[in-house]
Amino acid sequence: MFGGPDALSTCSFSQSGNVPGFLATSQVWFDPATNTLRLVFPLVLISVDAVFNYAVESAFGGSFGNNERAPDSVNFGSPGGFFTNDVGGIPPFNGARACGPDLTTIDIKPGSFPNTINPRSEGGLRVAVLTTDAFDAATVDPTTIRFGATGAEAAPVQSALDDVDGDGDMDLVLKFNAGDSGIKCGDIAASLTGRTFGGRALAGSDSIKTVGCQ
Ligand SMILES: [Ca+2]
Ligand SMILES: [Ca+2]
Ligand SMILES: [Ca+2]
Repeated sequence: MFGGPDALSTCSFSQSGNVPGFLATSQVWFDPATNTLRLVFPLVLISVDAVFNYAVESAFGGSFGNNERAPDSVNFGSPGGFFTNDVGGIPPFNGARACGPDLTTIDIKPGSFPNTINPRSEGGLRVAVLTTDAFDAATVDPTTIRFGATGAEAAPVQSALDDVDGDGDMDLVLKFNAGDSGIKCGDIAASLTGRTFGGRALAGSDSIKTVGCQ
């Protein structure tokens, strides 16, 4: 992820490589006391084997300097940042969120896994925004929602509140035309973006498995 001199005030970033949904769903946190950036994004965007919801990178502002750090794991080496747990807990950080949406939990094809998608199908595809202790899906304005390969593609053709995961709270269930999603054979994740009725940006991602691609 790259940004110019005003990137933190304009929230204007670019990315190297091609990870669909990365810019739309990333949060940038900044601690001016230590000049440390934290980057938070859904780990499903980069790994089909993701067992955590979000990856966090803690890095010194600058490029490829001695203080640049990668996530602290056997795959990334150390020292580094952190992976969060499945409920989205994140290690303490003294800075504040400078850019990026509220990260919400979504479930593509609620109740089913893996989330198989045939990119050549024009059929309906259901995606749920789940209500959690930290987020009430009923606050989402369905008219602002977009879903697909980068989170900017399909608008919902239907929306309804339903307790889709049976845990006693109401979730937002959206239906999209799969053909509008921009999902291509081999994609490993899809993203949803939108706003609450109060105007807060939100985003979430979930893994997918494309089928019918031979
Ligand atoms: Ca699912
Ligand atoms: Ca819930
Ligand atoms: Ca529920």
